[in-house]
Amino acid sequence: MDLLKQLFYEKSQALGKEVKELLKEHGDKKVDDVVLEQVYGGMRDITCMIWEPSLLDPEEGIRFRGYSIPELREKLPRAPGGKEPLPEGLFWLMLVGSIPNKEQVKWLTENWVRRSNVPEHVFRTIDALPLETHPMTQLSVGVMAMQNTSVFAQRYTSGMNKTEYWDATYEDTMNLVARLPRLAAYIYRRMYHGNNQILPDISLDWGGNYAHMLGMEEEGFKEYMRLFLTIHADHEGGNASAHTTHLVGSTLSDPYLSLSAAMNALAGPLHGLANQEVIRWIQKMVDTLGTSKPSREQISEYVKSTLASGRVIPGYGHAVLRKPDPRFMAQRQFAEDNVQESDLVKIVWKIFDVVPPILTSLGKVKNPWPNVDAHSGALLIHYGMREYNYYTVLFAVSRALGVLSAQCWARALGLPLERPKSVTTAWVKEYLAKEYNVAVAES
Ligand code: CMX
Repeated sequence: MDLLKQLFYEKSQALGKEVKELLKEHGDKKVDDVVLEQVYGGMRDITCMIWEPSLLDPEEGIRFRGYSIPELREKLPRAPGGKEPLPEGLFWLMLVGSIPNKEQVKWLTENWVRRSNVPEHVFRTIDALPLETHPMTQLSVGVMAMQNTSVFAQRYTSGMNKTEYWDATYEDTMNLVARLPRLAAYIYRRMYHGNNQILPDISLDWGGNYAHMLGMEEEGFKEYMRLFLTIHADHEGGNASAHTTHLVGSTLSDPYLSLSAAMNALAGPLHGLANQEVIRWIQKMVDTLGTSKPSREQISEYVKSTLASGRVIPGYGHAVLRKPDPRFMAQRQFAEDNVQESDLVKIVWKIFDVVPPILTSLGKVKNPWPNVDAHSGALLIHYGMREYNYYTVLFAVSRALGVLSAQCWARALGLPLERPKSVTTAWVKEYLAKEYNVAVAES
């Protein structure tokens, strides 16, 4: 058994025992109350799921196993000469709960290199899709095409004991994470560089090699990728891509099926696709205003016209956060430290001044602040990646780290099939009448 797997086995066995005791002693204790608004309102804030890798605080933002993003930027191992954390380190932390040392991260990078071969039929499957197919669709199809290699699915068919689910999930997770950059880079080079593919450089770390296969050799971009792939990795379990992974995995669909489903959730404009939408929206603004240096007043008018046409301001607002997203602030700091001159970055910062008061004035937006997607496009364009339809794929490669490490935990803890209760509006009316003596008018 490899050293990370051994560590995960020990940690998950120990927590599994603790959870059993916890449930035996306290299983009937209340942890939440639910009001009707939440039932109709996308289940906001209902505590109903276990997710070990990270926890989101509305005011403070995300913590991965207790560590904030600024702490991770300081404590996680870095590439030689680099300043940003290696995403491998975050995966280790999310999986086993401790910050790895340099040697452990080196081992993980090398282990993923050994597992990174993408079967040839996956490329042929991608090649069969029309070139204009959205890159997120291509990614999802590519992950599905690899499903025939699932260790979990094969072992389940041969009668795997349920005490071994965690083991097969770990193997699939490691293989899938190792292969994703190659698949994702293949899609990019196929779509935007005449299918001129770049082979992996196995001397590089996971994120650095992904940048290399994209054709982005500048060290600044590689560093940004390491930061990007770290901060997008997880946002506790309730967000749509994480929850989809959790739900699909709970049927014992293997990690390939679960991750592909999660990618489809991430591809929605209210979730991960927002990073492409931000740049599309800014570029339309620049074209409409006829200037790459719009004033705050011009931006303000443009924001109001977007709202008046019944659309959202992409990159702003959040279902849980109530403060500027620390993932936005980390990228802003990265830009301050590394980008001397960029009109687009300056626009992003001006939007940060202009949008929150306008959203607040609407009186209904619970969080007027920027989220993770508000900044990434401006930095990607600064480094020369202009194809914004691709941006969500970068998010997806990172998100796999969090949701798959959580899937290892779900199978190790033996979490069951997810099956919440739904009701009809007729049921709601009857309930209100019976429990609260409220007569609800017929429409
Ligand atoms: N622009 C305009 N209106 C917004 C808004 C925004 N950025 N954010 C919220 N609102 C509106 C909602 O559409 C809703 O309006 P209605 O009552 O008319 O339907 C109202 O404000 C209340 O919404 P909320 O409770 O504040 O926010 P939700 O939890 O319902 O939605 C989110 C959260 C992210 C979907 C929403 O803020 C949004 O649409 N933002 C823009 C898209 C975006 O950036 N998504 C990326 C999120 C991060 C990620 O997952 O990657």
